[in-house]
Amino acid sequence: MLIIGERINSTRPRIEEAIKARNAAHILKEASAQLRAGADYIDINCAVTTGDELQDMDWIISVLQSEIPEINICIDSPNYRAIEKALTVYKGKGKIFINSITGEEPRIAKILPMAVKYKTKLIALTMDEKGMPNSAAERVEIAKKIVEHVKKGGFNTEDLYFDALIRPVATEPGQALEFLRAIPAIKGLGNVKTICGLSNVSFGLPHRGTVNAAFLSMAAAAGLDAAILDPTDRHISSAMAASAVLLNEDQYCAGYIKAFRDKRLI
Ligand code: THG
Repeated sequence: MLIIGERINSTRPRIEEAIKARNAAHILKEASAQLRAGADYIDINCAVTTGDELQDMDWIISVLQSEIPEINICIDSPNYRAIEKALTVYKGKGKIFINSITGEEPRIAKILPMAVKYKTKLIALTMDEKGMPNSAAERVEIAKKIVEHVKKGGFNTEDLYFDALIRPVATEPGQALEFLRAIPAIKGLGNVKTICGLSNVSFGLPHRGTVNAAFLSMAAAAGLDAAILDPTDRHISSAMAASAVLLNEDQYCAGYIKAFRDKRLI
């Protein structure tokens, strides 16, 4: 499974502080810790600050690429201008995810050409102008519509990752199951992939890591291709290591044993 490290997000108070203070050391520490823990990409989200998102995005990417030129980044913003800024500033040697489009056509029209031009991978949320769907079937309908748009725009669907939007089980108890049903159904649309922001599932519950770990294992079995999560959380690294063994994706259990030696198992 492809891992996108979520920790550089301005909704986290320490990150917001670091952005405001232009504390490069803290941002680099967060990136390195996630890379060491196995992150393939580093998500960058600075949408929620009192500052200027475009300038903040510019600064974070400049800091990261100057110290870690091979870093793969995931540009996470509801603002297409911030995404555009990130794409023009990034001169590193790594790969890029754009996070994200939805089924809303004006947003697709703005962002899809950038994804084609910069040859990025692209996350598509299965929601549209009507909001977030409840059932697996509605999620698949939106995904189908997005696939058509994206193909017309000349984007390779192999690089399209659908986020079927997991919601908190504490308040919406049927949603985890609908999400899990949506994964194989969306993959059945063709050569497309699936992703999720893991920690939403446990929002409002105590001991969130327990729920996150169980859900990650179930989603892995359902065929989830990628996840946005905190790879430094040992509940999560344990679930990832064990799932890879059980799904025959870890030859000789080498990854699991390495995780044990590196003290990444709980
Ligand atoms: N889908 C997509 N992108 C996303 C999300 C998604 N980007 C943002 C978000 N959801 C994923 N990223 C974060 C980043 C930080 C936190 C949660 C999700 C966070 N977590 C708490 C913290 O660190 O204090 C607690 C987390 C926990 O206890 O597990 O702040 O869904 N495409």
